[in-house]
Amino acid sequence: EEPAAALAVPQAGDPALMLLGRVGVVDPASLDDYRAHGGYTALRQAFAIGPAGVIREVTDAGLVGRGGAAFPTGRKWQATASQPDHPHYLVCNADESEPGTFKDRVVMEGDPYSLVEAMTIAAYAVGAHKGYLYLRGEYPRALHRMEHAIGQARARGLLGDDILGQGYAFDIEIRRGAGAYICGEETALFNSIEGYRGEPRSKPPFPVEKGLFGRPTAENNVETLVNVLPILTMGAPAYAAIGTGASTGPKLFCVSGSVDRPGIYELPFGATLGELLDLAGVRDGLRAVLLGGAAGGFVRPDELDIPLTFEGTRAAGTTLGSGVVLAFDDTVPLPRLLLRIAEFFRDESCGQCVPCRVGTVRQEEALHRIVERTGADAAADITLLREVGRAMKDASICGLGQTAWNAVESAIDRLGAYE
Ligand code: L3W
Ligand code: SF4
Repeated sequence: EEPAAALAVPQAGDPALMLLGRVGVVDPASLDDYRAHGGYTALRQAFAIGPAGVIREVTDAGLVGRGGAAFPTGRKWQATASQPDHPHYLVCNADESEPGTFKDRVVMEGDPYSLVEAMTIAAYAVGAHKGYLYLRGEYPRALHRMEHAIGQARARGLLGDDILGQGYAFDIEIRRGAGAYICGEETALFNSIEGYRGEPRSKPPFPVEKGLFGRPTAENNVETLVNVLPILTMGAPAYAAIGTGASTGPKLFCVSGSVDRPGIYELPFGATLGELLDLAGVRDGLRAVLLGGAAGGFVRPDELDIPLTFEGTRAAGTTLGSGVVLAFDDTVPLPRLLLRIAEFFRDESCGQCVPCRVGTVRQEEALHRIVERTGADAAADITLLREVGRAMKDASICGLGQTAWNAVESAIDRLGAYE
């Protein structure tokens, strides 16, 4: 079941990297090797400072979610920890499905124990004794490595009833996704674990209050969780000094498309898009860069000085999302690319709410008419696209429908896609 090739990590082996430092260096099957490379220092630190201390460090570090929405992790954990209702759950969202995203896969395949340790710390902080790892179904190598790591950790007293002899009980169960993008939305993910159809729930109530099985739940992306390890080992002030004031720490970027060295890159927040593309070896004839994946937006080659921070991309009218950077040169037919993105959203819409169920179909139809030149008037179709896009953005229940028009809108407004 193993996929043919491992993913590229062009910086592998660089000891200065905070998140990828062990990837390509440690034996992912060896707990001893993980420990020899600093593993389980952070958990010991967590036990030394207690759950409230962990939450304080994560808050002071300024850690925000890496799944795309940048919600403050310390606030999420504090809200979960303080709920009187029990049990509390920890859910790790590893259903990495945003087109162009493959950072969590690299972490799980290359450094699986780091996620086991990070989930244990998060659970300890929020008072959870059970954690679920919701793993993308198409990641067989990550599945094998995480299963092995969890089994080894359990056998060695790093999961189970009495972790490190500290009297704290925690264990992890893996659940596999079945190929639906929408199950990466946190509440659809809960429904999927509970055995229901993967449809998002209305928020509020937020998961911190009523999440998995209706109980207080902290749900975090893989990359968010593994950031907790350097926060605890280096301390919040040192971590917060990396990046910018509003986007602290390191970020993983998934670079692919028209570049010479596609792969995962780790950079401190604040590097520019151009600096990242230089590392990846951008090819001549760059036409556009899609930032933030299918749910993100295009930028032009003259906008490569955009700082890669949440605030910097927002100010530039785009989004960092989960760190996707897709480069397209002028051999890529833009209208066909947009049609492909629209097909993706039409396919992945769960169909629960009308604006998205109908809007994604109308969007695809209009783009198809423009590409095939079967419509009477492309300008009228663009007007229709704007109306449908606005309705999806304003009235959809979840992020899928709310963002399904982003890429098309930015291609029209920033790239002049159909001129
Ligand atoms: C407590 C409040 N918790 C919000 C929590 C909420 C969630 C988190 C973010 O993701 C992004 C989008 C795309 N009390 C709270 C609260 N929360 N208010 O904070 O919440 P929200 O609703 O802003 O966003 P979201 O629906 O979780 C939307 C990105 O996701 N996206 C796709 C991403 C794909 C990947 C991947 O493949 N790895 O990440 C698509 O839309 O960037 O910004 O936990 O509960 N008052
Ligand atoms: Fe489902 Fe789309 Fe509505 Fe989200 S916006 S609940 S994916 S129909």
